[in-house]
Amino acid sequence: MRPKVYISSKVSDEVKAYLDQYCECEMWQNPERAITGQELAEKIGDVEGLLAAGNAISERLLSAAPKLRAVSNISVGYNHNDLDAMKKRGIIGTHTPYVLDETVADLTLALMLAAARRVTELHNLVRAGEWQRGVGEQLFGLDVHHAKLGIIGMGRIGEQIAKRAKFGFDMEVSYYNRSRKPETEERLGVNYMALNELLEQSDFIVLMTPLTPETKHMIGEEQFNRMKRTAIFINVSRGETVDEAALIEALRTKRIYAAGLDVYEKEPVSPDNPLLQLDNVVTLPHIGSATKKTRNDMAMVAARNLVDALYGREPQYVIPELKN
Ligand code: 8YV
Repeated sequence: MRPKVYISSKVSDEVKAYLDQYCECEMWQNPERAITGQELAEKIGDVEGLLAAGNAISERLLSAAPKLRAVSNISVGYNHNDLDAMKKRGIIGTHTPYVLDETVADLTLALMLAAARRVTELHNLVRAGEWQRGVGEQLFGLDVHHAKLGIIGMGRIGEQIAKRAKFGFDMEVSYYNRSRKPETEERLGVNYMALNELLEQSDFIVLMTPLTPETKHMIGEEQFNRMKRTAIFINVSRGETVDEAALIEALRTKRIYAAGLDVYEKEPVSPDNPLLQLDNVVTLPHIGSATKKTRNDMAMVAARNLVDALYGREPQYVIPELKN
């Protein structure tokens, strides 16, 4: 008997065909909206495997799936997985590192450029037919090239951001990380800085750290107050690493120059979130890894992880905290 699997988001024909070779698959079919937790719970009553796309994997959800043996996330982040509950049940959990690094780094540079050169404001101005009146100095931005970039979290994606900034834009790149990375410093020519020093000295501050109990709200009022008034803050990691109320205040009062955001404390962002009313914010809908190719590659890696887990082989990318 082939194991039953639920696929909680629509994947490509290629990924589906791969899974169909090994599993009895059912897939969420509605491309218009994501499956709710309640709907997912109703779907997984007799499945052994779950191919998940950002769904909260809570103890409660797991209790709706007594036969579940493996959860394969189509994401590198797994903060939405209750790892203790998974451990207790002996459920194998996997994720998709590496395949998305460059795509997320590309989008980070897009946010840096857009926020610094005021791309969205100027785009809106042209569209509104206001170019006729001329573009005054108040809409001139800041240079990206040769500016100082501080990256908080020098993992795989951080490295790709550093490479683009350093070799593409001649930026001076510093980083802060829990552990120092001498090999990376040497290879990429980046400097380690203590967090406060990095906040005080950088022109661009990119937050690229996983969400853990230690990193929750690691950037708040105190940290924004340390930044330059011309600083541009970029978050492409997880919204909850930032105290969003403090960020809104820093942007509203022009304590910092601008922000480029792909992630928020609560997603999807509510239409009345003040961030959406501020001119000095570029907002994206958590789209860092979302090119067609990369999302498909991620789903394929996740599918392989799932099949390996269900067939008793060690999956390539087990969540580190769940490794034996
Ligand atoms: C995911 C992400 O695609 O990989 C991650 O951690 O944030 C995104 O790339 C998103 O979480 C949906 O699964």
